[in-house]
Amino acid sequence: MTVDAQGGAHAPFFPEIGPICFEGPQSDNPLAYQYYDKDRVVLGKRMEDHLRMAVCYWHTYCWDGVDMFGAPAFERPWHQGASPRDAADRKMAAAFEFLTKLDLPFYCFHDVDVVEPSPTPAALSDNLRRATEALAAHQDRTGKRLLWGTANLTNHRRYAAGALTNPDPDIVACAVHQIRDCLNATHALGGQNYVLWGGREGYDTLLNTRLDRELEQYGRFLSLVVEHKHKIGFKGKIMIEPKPHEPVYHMYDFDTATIYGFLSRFGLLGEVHVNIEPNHSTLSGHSFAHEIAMAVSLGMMGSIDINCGNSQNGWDTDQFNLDIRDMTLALIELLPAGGLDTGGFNFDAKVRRQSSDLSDLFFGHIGGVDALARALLSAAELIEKGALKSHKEARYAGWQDPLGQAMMAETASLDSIADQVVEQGLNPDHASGRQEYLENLVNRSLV
Ligand code: XUL
Ligand code: CO
Repeated sequence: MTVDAQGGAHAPFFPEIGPICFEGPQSDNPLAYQYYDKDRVVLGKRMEDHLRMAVCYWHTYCWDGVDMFGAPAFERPWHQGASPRDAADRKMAAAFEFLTKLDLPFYCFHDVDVVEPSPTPAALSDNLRRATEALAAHQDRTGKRLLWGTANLTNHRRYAAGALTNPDPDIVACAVHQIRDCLNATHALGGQNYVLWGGREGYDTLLNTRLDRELEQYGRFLSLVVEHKHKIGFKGKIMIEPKPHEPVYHMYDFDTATIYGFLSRFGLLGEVHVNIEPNHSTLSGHSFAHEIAMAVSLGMMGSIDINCGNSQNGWDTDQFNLDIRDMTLALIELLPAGGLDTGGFNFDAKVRRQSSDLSDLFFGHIGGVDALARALLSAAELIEKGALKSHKEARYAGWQDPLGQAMMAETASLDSIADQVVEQGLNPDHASGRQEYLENLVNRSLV
């Protein structure tokens, strides 16, 4: 494939749409940013560097609008080509044109997203090697970067009973082969992280499943992934993406706390982080902010697949997240803990099946980018004002007092603590948690 200044023989795919620029809140141009001003400094950092936004290959360029009840609804010009390989090249040219027009810095992909259909593992290897060279050429041409790569271990029918947790060792070997190749490709492309989403690592029924054996396998092969990362000198983070179910009934990577227990059992704490997705958080009965707070407190924070579900139906609908409050609540947990490091905000979100025009892809992303920018501004205001922080500090201040310190000291025992109650005549009263006051502070800060 030739990659010329325009992005290959095939571009442009979006000739009607020019670069998306910041125009400010007063702009009524639907193809402009109202809030995302990449060079604006917020809490000492450029917006672009805080948010490190990425467009995902699978929803934006691969999905043809097929769903369980209907045929492909989208006619993407890059889905056709002189050959399957030509179509893959066209898709790549479209991907870099889109990213450039949106002026976002990163992209994410699965191995199968960037290659033509590959009938065997060996063919996938060859095609991925070729695609990696083409991606590198596009990166050089555009300055765009890879936030993370991942092997698709759910689509092929051989993975119906799982990939690394499959009962058949031949199938596990194929999964390992795919991960090895995709991690190498991610490394070659200067990827910032590598993600594992275990969509079928789990079970549909315990009647045919040896849960003990499958978890052993999962721990063993994840350890080998980590070992390989060090062997090739990959400096990015390895990340697991928590999700409780769908496609399988029970997924082993249920939520961040479950993954913490699993990593700790296999000695992988500090080696593996989490890629948190709001729609997965709500599926597991948590809020997005809860999963971020948990990951931060356990030292597991990696990256974010930003999206949301539909609160009425509870499915994994992967919609663009326009809920500024929800994202602000997550950011006030994340930013004081240092933000994203090698992670980013990847739009793991898709337009609705009825949104069939190419311009809809732009509207979806522009809405997602601006909502996130507004959440960043809102969170920054709350952090700068400091009222939430000082309220929490005051709430826990007793732990600095002599009794609090003594209770946490190694010398303390149940007896020594209990005896203090009578000795000091303790009979404390409850202090208000001020939830409504604090919620009002958040709502008043929303930009
Ligand atoms: C599935 C999901 C995936 C991963 C990448 O729910 O979120 O798209 O992010 O495999
Ligand atoms: Co995801």
